[in-house]
Amino acid sequence: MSAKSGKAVVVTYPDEFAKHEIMELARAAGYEVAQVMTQREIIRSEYGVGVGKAQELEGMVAENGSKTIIIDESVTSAQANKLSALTHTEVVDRERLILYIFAKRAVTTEAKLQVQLAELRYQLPRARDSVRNSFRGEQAGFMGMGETAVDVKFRALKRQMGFIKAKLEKSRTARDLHTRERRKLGMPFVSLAGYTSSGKTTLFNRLTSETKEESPNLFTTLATTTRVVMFPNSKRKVLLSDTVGFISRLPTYLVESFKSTLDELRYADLVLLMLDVSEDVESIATKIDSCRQTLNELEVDPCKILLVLNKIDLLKDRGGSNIESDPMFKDYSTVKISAVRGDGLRQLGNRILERTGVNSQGARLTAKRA
Ligand SMILES: Nc1nc2c(ncn2[C@@H]2O[C@H](COP(=O)(O)OP(=O)(O)OP(=O)(O)O)[C@@H](O)[C@H]2O)c(=O)[nH]1
Ligand SMILES: [Mg+2]
Repeated sequence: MSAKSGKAVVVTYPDEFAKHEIMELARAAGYEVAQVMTQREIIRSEYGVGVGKAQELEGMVAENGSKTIIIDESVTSAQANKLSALTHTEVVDRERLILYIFAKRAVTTEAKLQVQLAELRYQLPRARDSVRNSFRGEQAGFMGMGETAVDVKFRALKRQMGFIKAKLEKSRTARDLHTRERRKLGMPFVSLAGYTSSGKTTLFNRLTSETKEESPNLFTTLATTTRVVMFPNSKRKVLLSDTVGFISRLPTYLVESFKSTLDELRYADLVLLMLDVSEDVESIATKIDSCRQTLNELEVDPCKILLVLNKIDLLKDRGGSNIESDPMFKDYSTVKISAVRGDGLRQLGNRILERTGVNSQGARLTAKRA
């Protein structure tokens, strides 16, 4: 999968959150969004969009010179192929778009393997259509020994997935050993989690004096980094881990592909769930729900979650000083910070120490490589 570029028309739902997010995803993948079409229901019809809308899209791409149509849902390859044939464009669905971004962003061997695994999982349910297209008219059993071409393709995909899983297991075992050694020294394990772009890496860098990439682009971080944080005047240390962010409507298999990375969340003594509270209330609510769902899928114990309300420096007239009392956060214990400005970090440090059973005593923050 290579980097994507060029103009694209986006088809999404008629709500601001969905519209904003799919445009950000398109941008992160390398596309320039030329036009947005909204539709209340996507994926029902044979083109993914209704016949009338498909024709409208045909005119739209011809007019604005887009070479790609991005559909903010998962469509079957039959739907994608039909729309592609009608409009003479590449048709990219939400999953494929996320996979493009992941492929572009994966740097470490582990992240690359995870992306390859996700790619194979994306192909698996689509294998039937792709084989049908290449062997149109063939009969079952033509490959001999009763195997159909679809079976052969399925088995090849499964085998490849098996190889990758084995490699991932190895890199995970190495990482586990490392973390276990640290834990033997009595260090609690704290994990950052949260929606993509909520500020996890910014906080991680701030607490550990690291220089990992921070950016407004979605999915900046794909690999896990763990470092030791030493708390001010307290002799105690904790292990802090930064990892891949979440997004709404994230397909389960994508979470699963990143399981070796995300599994750390399940074993963490404390999960710092980061939330960007500078956004509008609806977006915040959508993101909390989506994070809650993903953490649930990962079997993270809700009692271990500390909700970190980040970017309070951007709150002006929205009751910034007591945002934590908003009913939206009632199920969580919260702490509010600005990872960029450093506001609230002392309180956050104290809460981390309290919640991991470590006494808090005060001020200096230094870091060492884990
Ligand atoms: N104003 C403000 N901006 C912040 C704050 N924390 C993070 N940011 C900005 O938010 C953007 C995203 O920050 P990251 O730290 O890369 O977010 P992330 O959660 O690691 O994102 P992914 O790696 O994509 O999951 C960057 O442009 C940061 O500069 C904050 O407290 N205040
Ligand atoms: Mg990050």
